Amino acid sequence: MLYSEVSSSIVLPKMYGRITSPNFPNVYPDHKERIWNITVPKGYSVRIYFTHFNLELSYLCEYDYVKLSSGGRTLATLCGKDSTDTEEAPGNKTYVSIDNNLMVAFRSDYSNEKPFTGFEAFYAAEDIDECKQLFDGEALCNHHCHNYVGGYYCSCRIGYTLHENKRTCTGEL
Ligand SMILES: [Ca+2]
Ligand SMILES: [Ca+2]
Repeated sequence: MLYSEVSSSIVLPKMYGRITSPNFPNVYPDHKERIWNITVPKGYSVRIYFTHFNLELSYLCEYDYVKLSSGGRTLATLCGKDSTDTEEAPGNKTYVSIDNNLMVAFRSDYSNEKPFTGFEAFYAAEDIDECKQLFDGEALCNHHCHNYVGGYYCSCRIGYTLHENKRTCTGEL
């Protein structure tokens, strides 16, 4: 475990797992910050969902929150128990990372007027279907695309051969 009391980054290199707020299922402490870095192999994304979520509600989740980020972007900032007009709680929603890394940050501020039990979440690596993705606005393979768990490959119609780039097919002369 790689964490200190002040701020921490826990590296999770597994294909699936469970993360919880400090002291879960008991009340989480004030003044806590914890960061989990979930990294799965290239060709996979990380899907996460919450089976329990009960954080202090504050305007725009300024006080206590769980923040999900991936690919340099914030996917969601979560707080409360149920979503409101201005704050999001996960409910039954699942979140999928943009690349093969998902960062989960938990933070609590200096006080709570009531006890809150925090969160429990489960994550799992999920295959990326590269055949449904675009590369510079074009399909990855210009003939046939075959998705498999952890990667993909291209193949060509009869009479064509696959270029060295492994994506484009060229006709034989
Ligand atoms: Ca608080
Ligand atoms: Ca794939």
